[in-house]
Amino acid sequence: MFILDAKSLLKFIALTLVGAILHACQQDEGLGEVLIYENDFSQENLKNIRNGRLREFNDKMVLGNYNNEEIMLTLNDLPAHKSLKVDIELLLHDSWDGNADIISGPDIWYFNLDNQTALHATFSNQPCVSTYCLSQSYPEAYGRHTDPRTGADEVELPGLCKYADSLGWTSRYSISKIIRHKGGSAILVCGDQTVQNYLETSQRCDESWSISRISISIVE
Ligand SMILES: [Ca+2]
Ligand SMILES: [Ca+2]
Repeated sequence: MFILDAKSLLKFIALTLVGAILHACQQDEGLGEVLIYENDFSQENLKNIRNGRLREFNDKMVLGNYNNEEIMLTLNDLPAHKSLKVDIELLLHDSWDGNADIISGPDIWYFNLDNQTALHATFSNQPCVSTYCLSQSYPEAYGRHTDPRTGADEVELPGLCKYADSLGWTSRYSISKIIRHKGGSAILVCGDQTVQNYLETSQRCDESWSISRISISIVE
């Protein structure tokens, strides 16, 4: 017969308890969340998107690209809920300048839900060395300072226009927010306010954005 000594028994009980707690937490995470909208644009679906347009980036179809523009997604017939969880996979192409001021910035990307600001932050794809660093605010709101590309999932993607085919000039962010919301419809607006004076190329070539996925869930 297999008999545990006291030390092994305590260890066994502790591990069992930790496993049970982790399992319960994992179950709770998904509780009450129902996916109601998902679009990775691979089906070229622009239904209910105002100012929607498509293009290829890095061999995938994306919603984009935009400069000093907004897109608007309208959702109707939502089931009863207390909050909405919005997940956006955002691509920032070329020379975003973050908190730079006057000539080249600030470069802000934002999204609102029913006119309520969910994100309003600067982003930078620029270098950061001891003598020169164009900071950004994300993941905090505009007004804060952190290093370029902080929070990005991927930073070695090629640029789209000004730095087309040069790696390191598109950064990809997974932005996720849970926003209190009621009612049967919702309007999601995504947009940018970017500044780039004295250009040889178009502003959209200098800095722009695309979205490679949007998903929205109701949270009960
Ligand atoms: Ca720029
Ligand atoms: Ca700029």
